[in-house]
Amino acid sequence: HRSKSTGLPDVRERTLIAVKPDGVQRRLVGQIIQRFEQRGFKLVGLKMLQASQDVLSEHYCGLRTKPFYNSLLRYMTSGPVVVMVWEGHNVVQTSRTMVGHTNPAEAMAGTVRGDFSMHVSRNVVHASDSVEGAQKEIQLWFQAKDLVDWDCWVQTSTSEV
Ligand code: IDP
Repeated sequence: HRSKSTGLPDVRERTLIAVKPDGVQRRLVGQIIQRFEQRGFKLVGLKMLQASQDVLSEHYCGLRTKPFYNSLLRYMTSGPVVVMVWEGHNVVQTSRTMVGHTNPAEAMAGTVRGDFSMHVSRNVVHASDSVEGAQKEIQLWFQAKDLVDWDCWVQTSTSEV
């Protein structure tokens, strides 16, 4: 696919962003969505749900042997989450930068974690860490029919790329 306006390849990179239960409890959903919209990324999927043990154990399968694994699953099931799929140029890498370091003590001010959290066990948001990881996570959390492939008809920062 090429863009009709620029002739350049269309940007199809997607990532999974989740507002974790503490982010929902603290009414941070809107502010987090705003940061991604403001950056120019395109929202293609969004839902709120109570995460199941099954989905979470798959989502965090790489952390099964960690000492904090059980408390991580308790945290992630302590209330609803808001999961989203965002699309755009380099969205995986850029989102990781916007979200900030896993440990809020090391997260820069201006990042979501650097602005809103102080402890690694309550770090407000999830962002996929690679393009392949994002594809797996999107398939895990969303059915293909629930992702919306919409065309943008206004100028955004991504339409210049
Ligand atoms: P990431 O979320 O920045 O990709 P990962 O290392 O994949 O970081 O860890 C996944 C999640 O597990 C973190 O976001 C955090 O919620 C939790 N976590 C990671 N390390 C610790 C820890 O040392 N104590 C408690 N929870 C942790």
